[in-house]
Amino acid sequence: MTKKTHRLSDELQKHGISRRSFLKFCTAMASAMALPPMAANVMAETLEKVQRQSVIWLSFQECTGCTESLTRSHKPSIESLIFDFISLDYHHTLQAASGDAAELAREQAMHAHKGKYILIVDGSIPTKDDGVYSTIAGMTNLDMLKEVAKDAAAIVSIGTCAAYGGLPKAAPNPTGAQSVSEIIKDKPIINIPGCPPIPVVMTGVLAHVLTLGIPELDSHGRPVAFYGDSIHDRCYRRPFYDQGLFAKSFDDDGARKGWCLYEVGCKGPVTHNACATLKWNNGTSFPIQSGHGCIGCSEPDFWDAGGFYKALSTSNAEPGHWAGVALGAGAVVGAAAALANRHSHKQAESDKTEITLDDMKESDA
Ligand code: FSX
Repeated sequence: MTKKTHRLSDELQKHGISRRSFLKFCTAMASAMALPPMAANVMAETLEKVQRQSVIWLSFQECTGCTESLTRSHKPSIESLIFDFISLDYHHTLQAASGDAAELAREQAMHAHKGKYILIVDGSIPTKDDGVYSTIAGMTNLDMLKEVAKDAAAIVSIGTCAAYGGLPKAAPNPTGAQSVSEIIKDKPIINIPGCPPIPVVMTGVLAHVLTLGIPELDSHGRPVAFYGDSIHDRCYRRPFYDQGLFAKSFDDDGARKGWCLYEVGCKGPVTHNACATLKWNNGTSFPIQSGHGCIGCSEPDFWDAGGFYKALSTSNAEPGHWAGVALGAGAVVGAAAALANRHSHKQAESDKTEITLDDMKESDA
């Protein structure tokens, strides 16, 4: 991997980013994470001084979607620059080294940064039959996770597979797949679920860890700043839900008018993530905006819960966690004119939260 400068401020200068623009970025990040105003200054000061953080990234049973999500930004963003700035000492997909040299890099990083490196994991861990179903360099994923976790300062589980087991853990779970937190019990673990997670959430959480430490987490180990609201809470189609206006099929008149997708199976009401505000592809869109209901991919066991095209109120027979948490369709019908207005306003404010390097250069001009 290319060697970077030792301070983020040098890296920013190299890319023509002024301090004023950098402060704007920190304010936007602090706001996206619902931090108090002073946090932006603390974040800026710490980020400017922060030394390169050693990160070891292990990929286990997964589809590489999480890494794809992170690396497929359309434009380089300041968030990606921060990600680029860390010392990614080991990453199966991104590293140039292979074979013995790759494993040596991992061992050297573990030794040189003992007790200080951050371990990022994507993918679940097969545990059945001593974990033989997935090995790297002759070592089972299970052994490698335990070995690297032992001297890590903290662990970040990226993607629903690492956070909760994800697709590999779906019934009948032939490999005995488990999440990181089912195996490692003595380290702080931050879960960043999503299949895959939103890129800016990954880099935002990393920026938080580098500057302010471990963020506040919910009962599923997710940062509250990004997973505190349900998709439904922030969905731009929410006013239609509140008025009882639902698409009954994907090609009916209601669907064409952009009505709520609850009755065609949207899991937004029981799914916690920031898709409705941060969106995807540099804030372009998200599944519900493209006409497909949320499938709940950032919730534990979402795959086994199934019922992707059944309304929550009628999917109680489905296995998994949707049962018992379904909202009655139209339960708050008529309640929402004021809420809708407030929501639209918030939506407009938050439509573009990812600031690109180009934007910053433009704003400097
Ligand atoms: Fe899982 Fe990620 Fe879904 Fe894929 O690494 S969360 S299957 S997007 O790739 O782990």
